[in-house]
Amino acid sequence: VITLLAGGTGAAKLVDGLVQETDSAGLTVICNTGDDINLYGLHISPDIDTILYTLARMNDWEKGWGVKGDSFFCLESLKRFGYETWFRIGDRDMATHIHRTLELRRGRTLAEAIDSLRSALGVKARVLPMSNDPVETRVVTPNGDLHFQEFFVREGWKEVVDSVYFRGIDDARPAPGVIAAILESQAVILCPSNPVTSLGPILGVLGIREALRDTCAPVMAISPIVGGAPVSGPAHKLMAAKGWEVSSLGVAKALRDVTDFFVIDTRDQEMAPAISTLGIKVLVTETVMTNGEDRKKLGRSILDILKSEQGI
Ligand code: FO1
Repeated sequence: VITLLAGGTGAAKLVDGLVQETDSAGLTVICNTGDDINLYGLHISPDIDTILYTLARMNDWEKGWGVKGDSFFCLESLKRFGYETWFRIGDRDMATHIHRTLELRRGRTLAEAIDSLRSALGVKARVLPMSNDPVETRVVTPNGDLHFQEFFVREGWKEVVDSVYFRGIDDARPAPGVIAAILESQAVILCPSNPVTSLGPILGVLGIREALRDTCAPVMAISPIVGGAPVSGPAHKLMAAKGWEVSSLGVAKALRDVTDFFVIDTRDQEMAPAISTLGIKVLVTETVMTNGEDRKKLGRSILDILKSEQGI
């Protein structure tokens, strides 16, 4: 049994690689919900959905999110009615948000609503939100305090980032099963996700960081930074705003208290000695995943590393 801490696109690629190589029923994926947003009265959980669609084999790998082959008729109509449509929700994706929102309105928790989606989509892995409580990642820029999706999608991450904070994090409790999954797994993987806005909110939920420190399972992190730049997205801007060095070493420093093994790309192998001095065991492999074959290869390497290091 393997537990993963996941953001969006980078995590989805790794999850896809792992399920190509191992039984998905043995996976628990704990997802960031700091990116969740309310639009048109609907509760949208982008990172949860990216993982669900990946596990249901319906993720759009060209975009990295949304449903493969989706259409956008609903959004076009909403635009005619005068709504903003910068967040590109496809028609099939819209149904996911409608169902989740109706479940929440019936008094279900977010975890229960997600579980209903999971079973309807035929997903065998467990997919848990980090918390049932609302957490909202906010990015402070010279042009205002923005919701993460306003910064990321609407503004195309062009804005200067002054700081990042997680609204509601102090009152967020881990969703049922989250702590147990970390403590009882044979291995925990921190996916190659943005360490500030994807892993940051998860690690900020009460008890999760402690569980990662306390678990007997090996905790492995995979660097989302290769050659001093993120594989995708604005991690460099967000890390710089935190005062972190934008490199695999910078990520390792931010995660050192919760990480036993750190996987870096071959292009960063000269950083291995510096990362080792943090007390973390470094493993070097090809980590950039551009197609299904790469995803499968990294999935295999991660499983092989876990097997050789811990006999899993
Ligand atoms: N990302 C974009 O860059 N542009 C979009 O219009 C967009 C829409 C969208 C709709 C549903 C969904 O589940 C995800 C969507 N994403 C979009 C991705 C999302 O903003 C990010 O991948 C994550 O929040 C970051 O992990």
